[in-house]
Amino acid sequence: MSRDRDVPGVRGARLRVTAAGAVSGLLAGYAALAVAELASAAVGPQAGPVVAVGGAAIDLTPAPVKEWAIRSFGTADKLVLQLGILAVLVLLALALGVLALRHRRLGAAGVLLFGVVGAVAAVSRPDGGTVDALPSLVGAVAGSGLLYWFAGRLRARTASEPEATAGETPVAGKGWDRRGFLLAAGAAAAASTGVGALGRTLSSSGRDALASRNRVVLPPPASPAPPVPRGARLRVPGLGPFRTPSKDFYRVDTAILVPKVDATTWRLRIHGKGVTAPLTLTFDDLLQRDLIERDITLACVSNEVGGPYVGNARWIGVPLAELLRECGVRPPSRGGPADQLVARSVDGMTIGSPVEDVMDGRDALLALGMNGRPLPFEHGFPVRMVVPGLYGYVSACKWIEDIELTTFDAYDAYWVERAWAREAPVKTQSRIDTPRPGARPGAGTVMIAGIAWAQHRGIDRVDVRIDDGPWRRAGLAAEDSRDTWRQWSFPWRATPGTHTLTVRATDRTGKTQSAHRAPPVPDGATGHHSVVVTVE
Ligand SMILES: Nc1nc2c(c(=O)[nH]1)N[C@H]1C(S)=C(S)[C@@H](COP(=O)(O)O)O[C@H]1N2
Ligand SMILES: [Mo]
Repeated sequence: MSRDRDVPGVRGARLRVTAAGAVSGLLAGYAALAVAELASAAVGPQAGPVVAVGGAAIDLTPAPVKEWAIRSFGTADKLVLQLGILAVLVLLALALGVLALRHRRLGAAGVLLFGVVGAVAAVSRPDGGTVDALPSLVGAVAGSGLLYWFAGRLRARTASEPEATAGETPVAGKGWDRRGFLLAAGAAAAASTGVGALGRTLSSSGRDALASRNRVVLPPPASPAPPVPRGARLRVPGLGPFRTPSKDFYRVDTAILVPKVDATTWRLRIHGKGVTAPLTLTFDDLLQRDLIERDITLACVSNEVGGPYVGNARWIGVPLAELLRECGVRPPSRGGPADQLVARSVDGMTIGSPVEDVMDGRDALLALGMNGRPLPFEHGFPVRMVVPGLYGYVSACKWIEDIELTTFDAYDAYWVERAWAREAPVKTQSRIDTPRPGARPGAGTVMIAGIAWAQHRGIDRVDVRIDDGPWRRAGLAAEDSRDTWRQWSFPWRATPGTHTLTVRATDRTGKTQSAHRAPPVPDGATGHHSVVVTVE
């Protein structure tokens, strides 16, 4: 080592070879991913190694870590996860490239090992099959072969350097000059890029689905949503719209790739305990039924107090209870043997809802449309469930393809296996939307405004408190329905200084929102939302 320092030429040559080794590792990783991409065009996009490893990571993530990820990255959580996986892969590829300079077989075997990790991840996904192992394995073989070849050439080069690494057996071969290496590297990179691009073009997934969505014409509902009362929308700057545009609607799911389902080949099966007449329905079957249209506020159990994972949309769909009755299903209160309805999606998600709630007369929907359009892919095209009053993870299965009637004793759905409660009615909550935290309004009248929700019970009262003062009644916007959130406002005579504004809601059962601070796990956060502002 010390001798190296004295001989700059040798050190430089070694550095160059090490760098070339690292680069060949990167190229091998890139080739592996590109070939995997091509293979997953045949098998399915869910089987790509990065998607599969990401998906498996999501499945294995404990609830508190998922909480943290959603809190920190929001809807970008899955992008962050994929970038993280790619960063790890880059580091490993660099390391394997350098390792292969000295231990050619070990380096190549390392690439294969990562292929096996990808393959296991793909097969273990809820929707994974044995063929899903293929892309990772085929990619790894290609990457491993390329690394083996590069390492061979680079070792030949090393051997012809002025000072061959001690103990290294010189390998016969022409060796490479810088130009030769760059040419080979460029060719490998270009070939991989071509292979990857070919894979992306060939994967037809999405095209048929897109076409089928473009062809959907939603018929006018047999039962339109009652008009939103004029007083339901408050005009306060900083307060969000009463109805959430689909593009702004929060998105929470485990899907790294949004499932692209072709509505023309889609089927929904209804079967299980107490189902005397099992059914298989097509999308057209659903379109031909009497559709109902309703405004329903959907909320995620992962939402922190004051958080953004709640939205209000106009849904159009088939009343689910009617369909269940046609299949012979009776709720437990009428002697039915099944107390849990398990919805399963095309990507293997399972969501369990109480049969009693779904059939108690509320507007539980198999939704086909959102805000006047077919469901966006992100929100479950072609069909999803929506049940007023229940958190999304126990009711709102997107990309649904199967409904099984069973019991809570017999089966735990996806989130229930991960520390979340079996049953989870939405908790009464309220949020201050304006002023924003840290705002510096001028003294005088400041409008405090926000939303409150207690789906299927309805909001009866909202109170606001300034600092430690008394609770004072806020003005409530008119109620659209008890399944939607309600806007509220409070004109505050603001005095200079720093103030804490707090809100609480009371639902129609007379129950006031709990002040006790609890995290989202296991059945929804509680506590008051507060905002600190400085009046100037
Ligand atoms: N297939 C599938 N459906 C799903 C989920 C999922 O991960 N996969 N997440 C559920 C959760 S936790 C919520 S809160 C809602 C969110 O629906 P949105 O993304 O349309 O707002 O979808 C539910 N349906
Ligand atoms: Mo959720």
